[in-house]
Formats: sequence, C-alpha cells, structure tokens
Amino acid sequence: MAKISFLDYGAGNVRSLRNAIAHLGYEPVDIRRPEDILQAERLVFPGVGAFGAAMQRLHELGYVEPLRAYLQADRPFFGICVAMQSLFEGSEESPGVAGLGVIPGVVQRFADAALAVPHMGWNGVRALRQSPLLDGQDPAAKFYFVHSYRAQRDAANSDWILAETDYGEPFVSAVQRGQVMAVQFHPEKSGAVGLELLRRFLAGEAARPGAGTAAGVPAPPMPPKPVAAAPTRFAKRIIACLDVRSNDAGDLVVTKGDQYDVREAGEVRNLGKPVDLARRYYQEGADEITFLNITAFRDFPLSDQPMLEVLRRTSENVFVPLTIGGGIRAFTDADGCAYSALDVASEYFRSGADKISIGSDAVDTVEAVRARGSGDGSSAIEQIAALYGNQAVVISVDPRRVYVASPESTERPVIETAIPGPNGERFCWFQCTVKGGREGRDVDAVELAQTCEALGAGEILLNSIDRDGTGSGFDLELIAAVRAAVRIPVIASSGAGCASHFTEVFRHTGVEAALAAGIFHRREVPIAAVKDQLRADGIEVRAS
Ligand code: 1PR
Repeated sequence: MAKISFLDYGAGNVRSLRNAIAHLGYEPVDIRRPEDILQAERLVFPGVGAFGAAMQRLHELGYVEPLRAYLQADRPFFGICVAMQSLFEGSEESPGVAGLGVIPGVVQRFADAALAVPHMGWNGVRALRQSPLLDGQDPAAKFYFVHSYRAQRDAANSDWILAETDYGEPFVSAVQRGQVMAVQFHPEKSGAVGLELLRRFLAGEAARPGAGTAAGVPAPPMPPKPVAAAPTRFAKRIIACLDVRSNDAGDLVVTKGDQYDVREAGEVRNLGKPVDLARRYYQEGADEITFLNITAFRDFPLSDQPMLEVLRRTSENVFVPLTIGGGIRAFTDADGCAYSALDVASEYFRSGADKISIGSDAVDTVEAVRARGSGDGSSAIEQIAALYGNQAVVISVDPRRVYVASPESTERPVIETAIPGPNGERFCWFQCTVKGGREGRDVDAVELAQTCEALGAGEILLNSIDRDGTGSGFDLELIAAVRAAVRIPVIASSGAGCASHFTEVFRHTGVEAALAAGIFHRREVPIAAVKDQLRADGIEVRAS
C-alpha cells in the first residue's frame, strides 16, 4: 500500500480529510521538511483559507520549490480547493502573490452579482474528457463546494482542464495532467461520491500510465468523450440541527426547544446522543450537520470538553460539512485565564468543525460597530474570517417579532405583516436576542445580517423564536427580508412541520438552505421525504 504524504500547512480543518483517508484504509504521514516532498510516493495537499495565506505559508516552510519540482516530475499529486487554485499563476484574492504557476491563468472572484458568494453547497461536475479519476461517476452526482474565487478554462490551459461546473458561469472544478490532479470541491465533505474519488487517487487508479506529464509533454489524444452538455445544477441544502446541552444529570444530550424552552415537565428534553444522531442524519442524506451548544453562553465551551469530543468522534464517520455554534466569544475562565473568540473557534476547528457559528457575540459586535461607525478588526467575526476564510464564519440570528401599531412607533425598520399582532397590529420588526432568546436588544435582524456580512461573515443561520418548534412553517416574511438584504448564503431555520414547508420557503424566499430539528429528531418527517417532495416540486437537491 502506497505511503500517503500529507501536506498540512496548518490553516484550517484538515482533520476531516485525515479521517476520510483513514476511513479508506490509509495512514497519512505528515510532510515535516521540504525534503520530505521529493521523497513522497503519493502527495495529498488540502487547501483551506485564503490563497495568499496558503502561498505565504508554503514559502515560510520552504515547500514552494520542492513542490514545483515534484509537480514537474509528474509525481502523484492530489490538491483540494485552494490547493488546486495554487497550481495557477495567481489569484485576485491575493493580488501580487504568485501561485505555483504550473497551470496558466489567474483565479478570479465570481462575477455574477445575482448569485450568493461564496459558492457554498452541492453542485455537479461535468467531465470534459475521459479520466479514470471521474470515469463512471454518476452524472447526477453532486460534490460539496465552498469558495468565492474560481479558475476558468482558456486556450492556454485547456489541456489541463478535466471538468467544469456551472454557477452563473462555467468554472474549473477539476484539473489533471498525468499523475497531477486537483479539484475545487471537497471530496472529504462530499459523502460517498467524494470518498470514491479520493479512494481512486490513494489506490493509484486515478490516472492512466503514460497519460502525459505535468512537465508539459502533452497527453496522447484521448478518444473524445461525448461531453454531457447539460449544465450542472446547484442544489438546495437540507441541514439537520442538533441543539446540545447537559441535562440535569450532567449528560450531554440533544434537546429541542419549543420557542426556545427546552424543558418539558421540568426536565430538559432528551432526544438522543449527539454523535449517534449526527451519524444517523448523515446516513439519511443530510447535506450538513449543525451542532448548537445552547448553554455555552454561560458555560465556558473549552471546559465543556464533551462538546469537543462530540465533534472529534462525529468527524470520524460523517463526511459532510459540520458547523458548531455556542460560546464563541472572548472568555475569562474561573482561574482568570483569558481566551479570545479565535482561541475558542480554533479549538472547534481542530476538533473537526468546518464552520463555526456566532450568536450572541454578533449582536454585541453590531452594537459596537453602530456606536463606533465601523469595524476595527477586533471582532470575533473579523478575526476568525481573516484566518479561516469567510466561508468558515456563520452568524446565528435569534430574532423575535416585535409588533408596533405604526412605523412611527420605532426607529427600527418595520414590515407590514400579513400576520397581525396580539392586538391586531399590522406592523412588526424582528428584534435580535442574545443568551438563547433570554435578552432582547435594540438591533433588528436585517441590520445584524448586513453588518456581519460587511465584517466578513460567510453565511447567515436565520432562526425564529416565534416559529421554533411550532411545526407551523418558516417565518417567510423574516426570511425574505434578510435574504433580500445580503449576498451571502442564508439558511432558513425554525418551524418546519412537513416536507411542503421546505418547498414553500425555497420558492417564496430563494434561500440556499433550510434547517430543521424537531421533525427529524421525533422521526415525523425523514430527510429523504423532504428531498423527494422538493424533487417532485422541481427543486434541485442532492440525492440522499
Ligand atoms: O449565543 O453564540 O453562545 O450561540 C448559542 C446558539 O445556541 C445560537 O445558535 C442559538 O440559536 C442557539 N440556542 C440558544 N438557546 C437555544 C434554545 O433553544 N433555548 N437554540 C438555542 C436555538 C434554533 C435552532 C432550531 C431551529 C429548528 N435553536 O437551532 O433547531 O429553530 O427547530 P425546529 O425545526 O424544531 O423548529 P451563542
């Protein structure tokens, strides 16, 4: 079995890729010194975070020249996401920073202003020619992408381009020449189809012997493969959410609020064990799993080791994106030891999270920005996005309707609502809360979303205290207002009671994802039934 060398430059969550390689029966050995690169038999290079940070790290480690030599020698190489982009000459994301320059072209930001950026979610891959890496893949298969920049095919690089994907425009989703290959998506987060593609590389089955070399010797002409001309279709995401807390016996359990009240007959509702439920939802076809540590606002999450252990164990067997929220902000523990939000988030990433979600601290940040007039780089959002990338930062919003008799009754932006208030009020605004809905603030959901987007957040998880656990459907007016106000992806949350509620929220608001908890935990509506309904209603979803 070939030795797998692993190039981890320490910028993000590569634990999942290590787990995927181990799950496939291989043991990755870390590159520790530049000379390890040229001795590698088979090299896997995951790229996370910004292009410039990746290239800077490679230079600091002295890896750039050995890597160029390895690639020029057409040695087995598999790059992922930013690592694929690093093969090009450069990227608009980091002007003036040179890439490895093996492939002609400059990576650019998505241009289509109508699309949510980052391109975050499941999309197809259209092979432009035959290759053992992709041959035989189900043309309907979808892979998990999360990136804001993309490479495009042109005359100078076309012999490198193996596959394209459509997102407003076609972009490069896989490159290959000889033994050198790389993909824009994350195979370690793309379920069974991603694991199979990774397995082919690890097993030495992903390239035809003598099929050309990275050194520029053109591959022998391949018999033209009838290219599936159908455009790839971006899927809506169905996310399973696990609200987690300790019960009165001190066990970490999955619970569920009814308008954020998680107690029933005085007891914390216990709906199961986090690791078991997460694995079940992965097997049932969830496109993402979100854990929310719902009492972390008062308990210090890093002392809450069971939550980190939940992440470590879940990431060993769940190969779709994991988000963790709860307690991500600066803390001083009982011993007076101070931790930054970045310290807390980094611990979550090291334990296997792909994204972190910030709730209460985001509201504090918006109030500070409003008072100061702008961001100053000190917020958790700015610090975590700068190191781990925008796509790693989700903002969890806990809004509730505040009804007013007229728009003049408040300074906050109101909507005229089709759902009258308790006294027949026809206007309301969406008040943000902190500490799990326990404390209302003078911030509305649209302002919070826009300010956090401007600070670098990559996604909005939009809950609704009014709809949470009710099964009465999503708060479409709230969701439509936030969706229209930002360009980053929005996840609709709270209130799902049946499969058609998902069709309703996608059709009415255009959000990229919808999340549910209660109907999945209580086994009332399987994830597959939601996807079947959406497919029947003409909405693109990933096959479960
Ligand atoms: O403020 O950064 O420490 O983060 C706390 C996190 O915990 C936030 O994401 C907040 O939304 C969440 N949270 C805090 N208290 C509760 C509670 O329920 N008492 N969970 C809570 C909020 C919202 C969703 C829920 C959907 C779908 N839960 O997670 O799963 O509403 O539910 P449904 O499909 O059953 O209707 P911080």
